Amino acid sequence: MDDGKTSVGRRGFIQSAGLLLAGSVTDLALSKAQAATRIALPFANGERPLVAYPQKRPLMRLTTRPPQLETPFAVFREGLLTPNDAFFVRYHLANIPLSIDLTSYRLNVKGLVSKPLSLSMEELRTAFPTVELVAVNQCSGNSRGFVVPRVGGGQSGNGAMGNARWRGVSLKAVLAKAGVLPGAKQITFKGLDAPLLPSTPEFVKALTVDQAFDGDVMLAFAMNGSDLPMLNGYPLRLVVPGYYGTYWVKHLSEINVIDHEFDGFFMSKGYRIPDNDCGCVEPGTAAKTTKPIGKMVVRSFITSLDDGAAIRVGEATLVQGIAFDSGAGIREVQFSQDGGSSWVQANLGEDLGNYSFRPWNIKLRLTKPGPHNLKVRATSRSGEIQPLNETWNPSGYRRNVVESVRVVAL
Ligand SMILES: Nc1nc2c(c(=O)[nH]1)N[C@H]1C(S)=C(S)[C@@H](COP(=O)(O)O)O[C@H]1N2
Ligand SMILES: [Mo]
Repeated sequence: MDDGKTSVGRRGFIQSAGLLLAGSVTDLALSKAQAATRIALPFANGERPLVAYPQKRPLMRLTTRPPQLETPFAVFREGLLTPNDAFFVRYHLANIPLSIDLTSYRLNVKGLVSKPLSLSMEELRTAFPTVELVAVNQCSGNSRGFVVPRVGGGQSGNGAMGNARWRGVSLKAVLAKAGVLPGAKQITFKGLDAPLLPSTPEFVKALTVDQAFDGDVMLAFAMNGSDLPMLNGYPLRLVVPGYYGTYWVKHLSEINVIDHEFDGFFMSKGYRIPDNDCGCVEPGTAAKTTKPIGKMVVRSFITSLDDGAAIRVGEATLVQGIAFDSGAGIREVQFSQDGGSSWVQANLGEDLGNYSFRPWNIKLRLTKPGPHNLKVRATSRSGEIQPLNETWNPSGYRRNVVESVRVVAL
């Protein structure tokens, strides 16, 4: 992990920090992370150890190096905001920062700008107005394990997502200070994590200038009222509300304004979907042309009942769940207790903003004993509605089919 060549080698950080700062994790702590119990996701090879990483409660571990941790779905029952210690973790490169010294940390803004910037966290916090919003961060491959026919990649259940209150400064304000010059086409974002081998591509993402100047894109230094946990991007990450998590670059260190379309691996090869309206193809086939993944598609879940739960015949049960889209907001959530033959409207709960999970609930009374297939289907305020049948793409991205929870009335 520490090849001694990268300018941000772990040893260098720890030495220059002198002591471990808030939000730092140690190698020892990472290696000591122990599996306590296991959770079995309902698909082939779905068993995951629950492992407690630094600043994290036990989460479902998908990979060790780099760490990929999934939030146990029961967490979404606890509240509308996903606690920091339960928030999922996704990395691509094994050389991740474990400790960051704020005295030497800088965010550099360069390229096609009239005034390149090199900002300390202190300068970022004081020179720009603070902004705050609640938004869902969801991995493009959330729920990939359910995709049929199966596809390669991390076999996630439904917990590669989380909803948090992000606080930081507006990307637009920082770009305005640097002064984006005419001819700018895209803006790239790079973090402090690095590949182990020079042949592995760096994790760099790009937004078009239009996307970057959207008022809501944020450089966030806090989530849910605390510093970002190290594993979620301390001390600063990009928050691109409404877009899949792949754009939410962690440990952000460099913003580069360029005059062409960025062709780095994670834009030109990874995180692409079929270039058509559904972003889908016939199962098992390849797409002729592709485009970078973009905004999230509308989804909803039942959170209060596990698959296989027992319900008493004739008794009223309050069924609860969440819905979200890419920022239009949720217009309607429909609920079915008969596998989708008939639908009734659920009640919408507290509105924390258009990028947030929106809670919903409905009173359910099952009158006949036996199995029942519960389904939930959300419609956004832009009229986008979840499909009843699965669509498929080769990377298993953007799953948003109406999900089922099977319960038994006794
Ligand atoms: N620096 C860095 N940022 C990154 C990544 C990464 O590998 N390195 N992965 C991205 C992906 S694909 C996702 S889904 C989100 C996950 O955010 P989280 O780990 O805070 O949950 O981080 C994004 N930002
Ligand atoms: Mo992701």
